[in-house]
Amino acid sequence: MKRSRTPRNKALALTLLASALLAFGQASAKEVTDADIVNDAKTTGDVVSFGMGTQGQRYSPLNKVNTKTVKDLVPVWSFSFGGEKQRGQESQPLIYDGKMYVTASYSRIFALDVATGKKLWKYEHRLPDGIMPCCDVINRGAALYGDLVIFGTLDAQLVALNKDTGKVVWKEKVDDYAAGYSMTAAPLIVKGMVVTGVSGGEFGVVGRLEARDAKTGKLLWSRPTVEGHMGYRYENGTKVENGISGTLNATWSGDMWKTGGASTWNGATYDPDTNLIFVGTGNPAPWNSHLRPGDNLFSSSTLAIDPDSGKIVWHYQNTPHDGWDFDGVNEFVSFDYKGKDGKVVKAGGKADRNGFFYVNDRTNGKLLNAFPFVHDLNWAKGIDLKTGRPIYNDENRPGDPAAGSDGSKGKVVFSAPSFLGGKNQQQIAYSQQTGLFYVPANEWGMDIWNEPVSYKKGAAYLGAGFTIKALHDDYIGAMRAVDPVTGKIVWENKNYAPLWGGALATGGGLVFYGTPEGYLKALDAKSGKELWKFQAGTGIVAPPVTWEQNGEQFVAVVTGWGGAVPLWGGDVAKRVNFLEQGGSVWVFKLHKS
Ligand SMILES: [Ca+2]
Ligand SMILES: [Ca+2]
Repeated sequence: MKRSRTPRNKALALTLLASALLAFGQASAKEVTDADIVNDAKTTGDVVSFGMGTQGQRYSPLNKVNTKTVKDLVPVWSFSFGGEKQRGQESQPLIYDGKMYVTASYSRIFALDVATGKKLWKYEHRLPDGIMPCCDVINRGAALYGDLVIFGTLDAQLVALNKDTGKVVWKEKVDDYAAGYSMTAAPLIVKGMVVTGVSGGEFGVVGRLEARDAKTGKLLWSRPTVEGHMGYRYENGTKVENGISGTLNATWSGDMWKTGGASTWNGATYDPDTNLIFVGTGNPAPWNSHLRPGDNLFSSSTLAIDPDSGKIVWHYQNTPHDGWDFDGVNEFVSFDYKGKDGKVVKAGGKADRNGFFYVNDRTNGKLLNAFPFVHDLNWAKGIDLKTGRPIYNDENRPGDPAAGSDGSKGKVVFSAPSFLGGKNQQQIAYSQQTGLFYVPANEWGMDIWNEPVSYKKGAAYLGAGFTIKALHDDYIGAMRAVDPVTGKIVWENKNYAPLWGGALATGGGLVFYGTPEGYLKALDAKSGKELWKFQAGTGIVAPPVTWEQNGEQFVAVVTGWGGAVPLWGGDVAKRVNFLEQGGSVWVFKLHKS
């Protein structure tokens, strides 16, 4: 409502009402604005976006907790998600106006008093029996906008609740859970729109990114991520064609694009400088690559999408014609790249599941640098910086079942990284202080083979078998500091279990991250030296956040072991089956002497 259109007496009445509310101490209806979201990385008093800023850097300039003081970091409170519903907790909390908003397994969300941990309200989404999340019943977090807190559910719905009361304001079905669709990523807010992807690439769903009016949930545009599918805009409820993604059958043969995968299960980032949304896409379906000749765009790629038009501006495919389930959903993090020639380029960094770290010009997608961030990688010899394409080791592609005597199983290959990736859902951080990326990496391999498969709605659509194996007795995980310019691993801190929680870098010269063994750790961002750790009682597979309040710096992290590793990890799942489940959020600050 524009003030100039409001009759003067009504405006006066509203002003008086607002004053009255203030006087009664009920003025908690502070609303999250687009400016709050765009500036989130700089405003240290709140965390109103996934990624601690829509660019996804997970960097805070706060420095009260630093390399010298972190030894005095102690817990303030812990809150249990309770119930019998535990399993993996991959959520990033949001902090606003004295409240914490945190999602939990089985499509639950809690609002907590950030000072005390007291529960303010809880919403448990009613889930049908037939949900099909591939990789545990997790959720990665919510979005805040206006007076709403919005999150996606395992039955592929989007729910918006009043952030102060927990009452449902709108609820929209995004897609059919019985066909394998689900939602696990945190929504992204861009210019008053709520932008979401879909999970389900293992069931032959078709990936897409959608934008809705955040206030009402009404669809504005939908952009498919498999080449050949039509995109749509929605104008006053009318569905209008908005151009095909790519060119029909250019990189897919026959009808395979109709069930082509490329799910957008890890969400998106947004860069206000270029006004582009960046989204990573998952594996092409099925896994058996011999059934789908061609590059299979836009699977295993980074896509840049114009939020205003809903059209693809550029794409870069990390793994053309993927044959290893190398989902390219990993977050594309905007940063200033100072190349060897000293020129600063608006770039983005991505630690891909396939084991390579990529730096692309974020205005046009041009590849600037690519290098491995894992030691054991055998599916490609490298990335050709001129063509931007991998130099494949052809003998490392799982064999064609049709080439065998009975057609039931192709040649088995041992491939590294495993399909759980050099990096998976665990988020990287970029420090503006050190110019380094902090990558929670894993070293593992897999026996993988192909089998015949045909699409059946709601059934796994892989055409592959596999066993994941550790490569080293003493570690799988390694927190690594990676220099995007030199391509060097500057330091690493090894971990016995695979790392599955995200990183946080701070102006205090620290890198925070959690381990499946239950430790929240702080390392020196320059040297990798461990300066502090706290045993949280169950594994950590979520990213920490930090903020300040009343002059004190706080750190929070969600705990609760689970995710894809115990479900898909083969020999590795057995190796770490001593880890206990849980479900809590912990808050820390410096001890006052
Ligand atoms: Ca902020
Ligand atoms: Ca996948």
